[in-house]
Amino acid sequence: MAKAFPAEVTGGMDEPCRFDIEVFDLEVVEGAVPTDLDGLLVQAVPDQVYLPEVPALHPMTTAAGGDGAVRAFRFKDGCVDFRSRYVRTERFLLERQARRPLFGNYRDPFSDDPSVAGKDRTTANTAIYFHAGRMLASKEDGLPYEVDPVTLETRGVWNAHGDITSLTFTAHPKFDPATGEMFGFGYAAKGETTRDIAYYVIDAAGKVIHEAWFEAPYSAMIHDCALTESYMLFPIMPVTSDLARLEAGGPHFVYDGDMPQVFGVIPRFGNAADVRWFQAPPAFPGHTVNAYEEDGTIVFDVYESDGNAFAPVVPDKHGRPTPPGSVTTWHVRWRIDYHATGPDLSDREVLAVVNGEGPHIDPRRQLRPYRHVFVPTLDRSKLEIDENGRPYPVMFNQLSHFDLVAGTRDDWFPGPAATFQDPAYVLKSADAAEADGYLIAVVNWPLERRSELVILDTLDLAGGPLARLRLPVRMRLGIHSTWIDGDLVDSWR
Ligand code: V55
Ligand code: FE
Repeated sequence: MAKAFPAEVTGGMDEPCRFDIEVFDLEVVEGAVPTDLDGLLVQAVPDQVYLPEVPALHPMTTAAGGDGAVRAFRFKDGCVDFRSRYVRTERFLLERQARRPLFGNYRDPFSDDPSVAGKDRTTANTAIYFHAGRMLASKEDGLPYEVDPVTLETRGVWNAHGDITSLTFTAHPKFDPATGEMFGFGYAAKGETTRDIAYYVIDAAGKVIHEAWFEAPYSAMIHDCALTESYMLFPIMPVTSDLARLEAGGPHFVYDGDMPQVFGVIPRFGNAADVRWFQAPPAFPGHTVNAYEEDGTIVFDVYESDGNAFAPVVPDKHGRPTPPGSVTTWHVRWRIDYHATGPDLSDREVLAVVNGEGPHIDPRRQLRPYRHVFVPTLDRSKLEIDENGRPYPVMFNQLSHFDLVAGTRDDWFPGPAATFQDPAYVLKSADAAEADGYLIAVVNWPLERRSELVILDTLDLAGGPLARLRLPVRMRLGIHSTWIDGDLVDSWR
């Protein structure tokens, strides 16, 4: 028997959904779905089936620890069919069999029921990517699970035929559009809180063709990476982990605002001895936007915040509070010459004030100069408070388009009580111009506990959606969305 979830996690927009469902042919409430959209929008959703029973439930556990579900919208001929299904991870299946929680806090095996010692703790809940004919659902604390894009059935853990021996693999691998290769890594690769990084190059057929193992200077989160023609970059976040703290029942990650920014750089097919570490004054690198080379210099674009970007779910090392709205996020550009630049970086260029996260660019521009970025953002001047003086529960109230060359932006603000989930950017055609596509996103209306799906033309976000579709079920907050072109999936061609 499942115990009722406590009031802290029920009643709002993000109460666990706990369903596997299908809604055939979503209702188009306004406009029309463009008939050239042929593919699958997938989003990874952390959605706890059972709330861990632990002496102290850490906020990261409920914010980012839930069982991964794959939320999928199949677009074809102006129609959209919806499905959501949990990834059958080992952990999901064990708890389902026991009908009770067996796993404890976020990335804390010490808080688990002894019966699951040594079992796979990952929830595959952060991002979904498609490579070498496989759709992979991933969380950075374990290996990805392969999920069938048509049925959403789980096919099992993906480890490239046993060639990936790292215990972990990033949710944000990078892809070279010219070669079809995938570049990924695991941090804490030899176990939670270890400094080991395992770097892998996987060819277009899904085979590991290169690996390198090295140690990071700190045991800390490395959520994202960046790739150029010749280098892979690893921005280390100021969110550190510590085995003794974990064993004592503390949180896995703590924000350390004193830690410098640290970027690791390895040549594409380099080895441990080739890794160079660069340092910069403290800041919080979030997702990378893109990277490329210009006259032998790496141009590395990343979102950077001036404080604890994971507040309040990751605590501050010194117990300092991070008031809501006190952290700014910029689109920052670093230039690094792997051969000539000294270990201390200083001259960063700020391309835009963003106050958003989860940048999307034209996939054809990866590893190349690019101009346009699409991202959900928060305009704080448009936040409103309810009759009890509480701010509306809004995370991102706009979908935004930054034109880095013109220095302009275009935003769609649907109203003060709407909050966006991560959109997908879809080109209108294979030879469309860089910014000529669609942005498709779930929008939540938390005051009504209602969600809808919207499709926007990226040439005119402010003009509002081309289509709005009713979702007859509530969509709790998911993490990353990805578009998978219809012609990548055999049975859809
Ligand atoms: C993030 C999310 C995670 C995680 C680590 O968005 C970082 C950042 C949903 O899980 O485990
Ligand atoms: Fe991410």
